[in-house]
Order: sequence, then structure tokens, then C-alpha cells
Amino acid sequence: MTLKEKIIAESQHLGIDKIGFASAEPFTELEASLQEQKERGYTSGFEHPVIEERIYPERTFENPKTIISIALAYPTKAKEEIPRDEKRGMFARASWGIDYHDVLRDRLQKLIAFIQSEAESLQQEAQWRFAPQVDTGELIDVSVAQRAGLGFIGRNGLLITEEFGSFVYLGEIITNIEFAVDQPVPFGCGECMRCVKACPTKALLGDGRMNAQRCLSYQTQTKGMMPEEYRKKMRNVIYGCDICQLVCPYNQGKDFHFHPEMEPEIDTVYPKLKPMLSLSNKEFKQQFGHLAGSWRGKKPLQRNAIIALANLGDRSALPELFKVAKEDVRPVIRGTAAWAIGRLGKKEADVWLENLKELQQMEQDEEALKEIQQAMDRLA
Ligand code: B12
Ligand code: SF4
Ligand code: SF4
Repeated sequence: MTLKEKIIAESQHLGIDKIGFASAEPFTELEASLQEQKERGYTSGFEHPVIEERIYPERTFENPKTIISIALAYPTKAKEEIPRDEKRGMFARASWGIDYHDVLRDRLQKLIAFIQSEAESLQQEAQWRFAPQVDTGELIDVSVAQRAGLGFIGRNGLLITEEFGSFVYLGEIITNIEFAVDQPVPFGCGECMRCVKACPTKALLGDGRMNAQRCLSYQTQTKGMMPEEYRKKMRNVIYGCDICQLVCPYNQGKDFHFHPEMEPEIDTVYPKLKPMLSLSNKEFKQQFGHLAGSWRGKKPLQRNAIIALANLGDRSALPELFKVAKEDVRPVIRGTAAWAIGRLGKKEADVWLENLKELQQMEQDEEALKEIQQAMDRLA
């Protein structure tokens, strides 16, 4: 067996669902597009900021030869029923179970340990070097995976595998070992435009790129006020968005439960919304701290929970929302709560107009004041 074959065999034991080998040649074909996207303001700000380091692996790793790309498939349907007790939010599927960064890093470390032990048994000099990356590294994970033959990049910008669709997490190892590389998979969308048409905010440009500022996944992860146009479109999804994946023909019927760590707990990934408004930091950590979707902290999720309550028409939340609008120390939360009152208070418009007036007199923050005024206009 070659070392490559041994690595492939070991990857299966380690619970890696797909593996491929790509050359570490520069990704020059992406340079102009990345520059253009940045100039147009179509990036999210979550991308690695130095384009050169994204294109040229040799800028961050000495003598890179191969990039080993891995994919782990994640579940798309919860096994348990979602209780119909009170209004609940939802985390997008990429935030189900334990944070995927931890799960993939674990697999990558184990794979590196295996390759190192093979090197020792072959009595090679220990000059082999490895750098694992998941999501937050310099490399563009989908482009590496595409080059390594794991799948193709669809019009939704995501890596689509034949076996698991796009519901896979990606990670990679850069190394100075030279391996035989795999063949890239050709573009497979054909004439299909389903994701482009289904995107509620028209974020997808149609060629695999997007205006990330318009993507609901991005909008649910910001810390300021969410622009009005996205609030309704978010529905009850308080983190991320799965629409352009759910409509994709390659994803139909795909639901893999290979990794116990990725199994969703219903009360965590479909959380009751009202209790989210008064979570202490400790409670937040306990309930959501292990999710990928908690990386931006408590505030965006609470803001989104308020928006979701309004979107679901939960009038029983009005007293709680008023309390938050009056007492919360964070203007974004107060402003969003005022907006929700404007949406939910229509049946007793007089009462809620009075309450909003009270808020207006107390409020100092400009943005929150604007929200209060708009809520009052709506009710008036
Ligand atoms: C920043 C980021 C975001 C941003 C911006 C997304 C984006 N598309 O750029 C936001 C917050 C919006 C986001 C959302 C999501 N993300 Co994200 N994100 C990233 C991150 C950190 C960087 C992406 C990036 O560099 N984008 C900028 C450039 C690369 O994009 P671009 O200009 O559009 O360039 C591409 C196209 O031109 C295309 N392309 C080039 N040539 C060609 C040719 C053809 C024919 C076509 C069709 C395309 C094409 O390839 C280029 C490179 O990708 C990556 C991890 C990483 N380090 O790579 C994860 C990553 C892409 N995200 C991931 C996930 C899961 C998501 C969400 C599904 C989460 C969710 N449920 O909400 C959504 C999906 C939104 C979507 N449709 O893309 C996964 C995707 C896994 C997969 N199967 O592809 C990644 C790889 C993380 C991981 N390691 O698993 N994300
Ligand atoms: S994740 Fe949602 S908002 Fe973002 S591109 Fe896909 S469908 Fe559009
Ligand atoms: S929905 Fe259609 S166009 Fe979009 S990624 Fe899937 S196959 Fe490609």
C-alpha cells in the first residue's frame, strides 16, 4: 500500500466521510474574482483578510506540496419531534451538535498523528510538516475541496459532493509531502437555477458567487441592528440559513447520522424563544456555548429571537418585550424589542402606543429612538 492509500484507509476508521488530495499550487484563478468581490463590498468580513495568503499557500507554509481535503457529513433532520408547546426558533443545520470546528480539528489531528507514525515506522526523517485548517484558516475550503475531487462548487457557492450533497463540513491539511493528486469534479449544476431563484434576499449572483452582505446567514451573525428588509425574511431561523441548500436537487433525501457529536438536541437547536430574552451569560453558555452558532455571543441570538417572536406573531411575548425594551442595557436589544412591539401590538394599539411613548421619553440612543418612532407610526 502507498502512504496515500494508507491515509485513505485510516481516514475511514477515523470517521472522515470523504478525502481527496490536491496540489498546493497557487489558486491564481480566484485572485481577480476575490479582489472584485472585495471592491464591490460583497464580502462578509468573516473571510481571511489577506487575499494573497488565500491564493498562495507558500505565503503561510514553507514548501507546500499537497493539501489533503476532508469532508464530514452532517444530519439534516432531527430524530426527535419538535414539541408544539410554545414558539421556537431554529438554528441552521451547520450549527447542530458540537461545534464542527472542534469535531473536524479532532479528525485532522488524528490523521496527522497517523501520518507521522507511518513516517516513523518507515524511518523517514521527521521533516514532514502539517498545518490543519477548518473554516478560519487562510485557505478557501470549497476551492481546495473542489481541486481535491471532493465535489463541485454549485451556484449557491457551496461544495456539493455526490454522496452527501452540500451538507458537509470541510477541512484540510497542508503538508510538504508530495502525493499523487486527485481529479477535480466538473461543474454539475447544468441549467438549474433553483437556489438563485429561491434565495429570499437575492444574495446569489448566479455564478457561484454572492453578495454576502445580503445573505441571511451573514445578517443573523451581525451585532448591530438588523436592517428592516431582512427581519421578516429571517422567519424563525435565529442563526444561519439553509434555503439554498434545501432546494438543491443534489440534497434531496440527504440526511446522514454518522457522527454522534453532530446529533441535535431539540431544546437547543429549536429553542423556546421567550426564555432567550432573559438568559444570563451563564445560562447562555450552558445552553448554547457548544454550538458553532454561539461564536458571536449572546446578543445577536437574542436580537434574532426577538425578531422571530414578531415573525411568528407571538403576542404572549409582549410584556416580556416591553420589559426588555425598557430595561436592557444594550441599545440593539431595546431597539429591536420596540420594533417587535410595533409588529405585535396592533390588536391593542392604544395601550402599546402609550407604552412606546413611555419608552421614547426614557430612551437616549439614536438608533433605538428611531425604532421606537417607527413602531409608534406603525401602530398609529
Ligand atoms: C465567509 C464565509 C461565509 C460568509 C460568506 C459566504 C461566501 N459564499 O463567501 C457567510 C456568513 C454568508 C457564510 C454563510 C454560509 N456558510 Co460559510 N464560510 C465562509 C468562509 C469562512 C470563507 C468563504 C470565503 O472565503 N468566501 C469568499 C470567496 C471565496 O467567495 P467567492 O468570491 O464567492 O468565490 C467563489 C466563487 O467564485 C466560486 N467559483 C470559482 N470558480 C467558479 C466556477 C463556477 C462554474 C462556479 C459555479 C463557482 C466558481 O469559487 C470561489 C471560491 O469559493 C468559509 C470557510 C473558508 N475558510 O473557506 C465558510 C464555508 C464556505 N461556509 C460554510 C457553510 C456551511 C455556510 C452556510 C451553509 C451556513 C448556514 N447554514 O448558514 C452558509 C451558506 C451561504 C452560502 N450560500 O454560501 C461551509 C461550506 C461547506 C460546503 N459544503 O461548501 C464552509 C466551507 C465552512 C466549512 N469549513 O465547512 N459563510
Ligand atoms: S444562505 Fe439563505 S440568504 Fe444566504 S444565499 Fe443561501 S438562500 Fe440566500
Ligand atoms: S440548486 Fe441547482 S443551481 Fe443551485 S447549487 Fe443546486 S444544482 Fe446548482
